[in-house]
Amino acid sequence: MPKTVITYGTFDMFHIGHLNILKRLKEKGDRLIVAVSTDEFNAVKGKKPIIPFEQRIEIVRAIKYVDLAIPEDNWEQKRTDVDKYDVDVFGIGEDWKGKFDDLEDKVEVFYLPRTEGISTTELKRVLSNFDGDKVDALKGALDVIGQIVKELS
Ligand code: C2G
Repeated sequence: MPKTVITYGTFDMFHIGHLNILKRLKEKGDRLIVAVSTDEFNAVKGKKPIIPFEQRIEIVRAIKYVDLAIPEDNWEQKRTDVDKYDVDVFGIGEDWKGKFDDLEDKVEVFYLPRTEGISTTELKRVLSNFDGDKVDALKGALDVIGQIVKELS
C-alpha cells in the first residue's frame, strides 16, 4: 500500500523554502498530497497572498514531488482529509510545532525545519522597497558623472 504524506500551506510566491519542504516530505512516503490555502481561507488566516489561488495551486501541481494538489478551505479539513485520502503521514514546517498534534491518533505527525533566509514576507518587503524612480534618478546621476569623467580625461 503506498505511503501517503499530506501537507498544507499558502505557497505564495513559490520559493526554495517551499520546494525544500515538499522535497523532504516526499522522502517520507510514496505519494505527496499538498492542500493549498484558498484566497478565502487565507483571509481567515489573516494572510493576503500576492498570487491568486488558481495560480498558486497550478504551480504546486507542477512540482515533481507533488502527486496531488487540493484546496485548503478551512482549519478542520485535516481530520477528514486523512481519512478521505488514506493518509499515513502529516508534515509541516516547525513554525507550526505542536499545533497539529491532535492528528497523532490517526497519522504520524512531523514538524520539519524551515529553510532559513527566505520567506514570502521578506520577498514582499524587498520588492516593496524597490523604487523604480530612485533607480532612474541614480542612472541619470551616473550618466552625468560619466560625461564629466569623459570631459576630464
Ligand atoms: N516553509 C519553510 N521554509 C520557509 C518558508 C516556508 O519550510 N522559509 C514551509 C512552511 O513551514 C510551511 C510551507 O513551507 O510548511 C508553506 O508555508 P506557507 O505558505 O507560509 O504556509 P502557512 O501559511 O504556514 O500555511 O493549515 C496550515 C496552514 O495552511 C499553513
